[in-house]
Amino acid sequence: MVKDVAEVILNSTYLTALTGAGVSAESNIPTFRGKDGLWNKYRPEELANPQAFAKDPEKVWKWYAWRMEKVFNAKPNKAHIAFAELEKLGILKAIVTQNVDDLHERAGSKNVLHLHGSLRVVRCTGCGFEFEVEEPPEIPPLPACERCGSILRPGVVWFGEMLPPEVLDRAFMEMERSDVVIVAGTSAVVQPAASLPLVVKRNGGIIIEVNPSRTPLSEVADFSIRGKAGEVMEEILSEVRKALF
Ligand code: BV8
Ligand code: ZN
Repeated sequence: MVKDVAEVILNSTYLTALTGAGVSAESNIPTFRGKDGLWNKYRPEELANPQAFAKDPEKVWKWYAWRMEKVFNAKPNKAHIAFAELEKLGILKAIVTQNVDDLHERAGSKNVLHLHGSLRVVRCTGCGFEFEVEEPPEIPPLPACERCGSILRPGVVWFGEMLPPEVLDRAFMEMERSDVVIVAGTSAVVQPAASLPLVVKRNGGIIIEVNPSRTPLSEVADFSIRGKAGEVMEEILSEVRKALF
């Protein structure tokens, strides 16, 4: 199957990828759903939405500061590196990610669209001023905006919040242009991200799924490879390299 997939990738005219928390799993970043998922210990309703933040901003900030610590100290894994290599070879044109970590960028990927924001970004709830951070904030105290004094929040998209329109539009455009899309490490349940690969399908394109488990996308995928993104993407890259050099 990997050989056929490498063939499809080599013959593609516009290859993109949609990635989820599973591609960062091998960097020891916990995923959301599944056995050791974040949502097993915490309820997303209590943490990843505006109401939770309004009700108990310190609790929400402590959770994000903990996640920022993990992400900022994590290393890109073989999956991130393989995606970056495919982009360097001129084959992969863009990555649309649901992840809020910056591991794709730290592996060398240039064209990365963050549908759900980034833990590197902090935004003011008052004046909207946003900036990048190197370290998570010490909580308490609640971080305040130096411009207007309002409380700052993580620069991520919470449940019930709109995705950044310009990013979502560009993501749909990338999918409209794709004749092949690799969907790696996502449970394909969160909308509107999970609908993006269906655009490629509707245009007669090919979906390649990489996931140890089945997802709602598995039956529409042309190839559904049961495996870890790190291992599978590395195998795909070596098949592509063999054919090229
Ligand atoms: C919106 C950022 C409306 C924050 C996140 C009922 C039906 C349908 C939709 C809804 C509904 N009720 C509510 C909704 C909408 C809701 C939604 O989709 N809910 C779902 C859960 C039902 N969506 C929203 O609220 C979105 N906004 O709709 O706005 C609107 C419209 C107009 C105007 C105003 C408002 C906002 C969604 C974004 C939420 N923010 N994260 C944070 O991170 O804290 S979502 C969160 O889930 C992450 O971003 C994550 O990326 C995303 C998806 O999860 P996955 O990445 O797929 O991760 P998961 O753990 O689920 O799966 C991991 C997968 O990896 C598994 O399949 C596993 O098998 C696999 N895996 C494990 N190890 C590996 C591996 N794969 C490969 N290799 C491995 N080694
Ligand atoms: Zn402000």
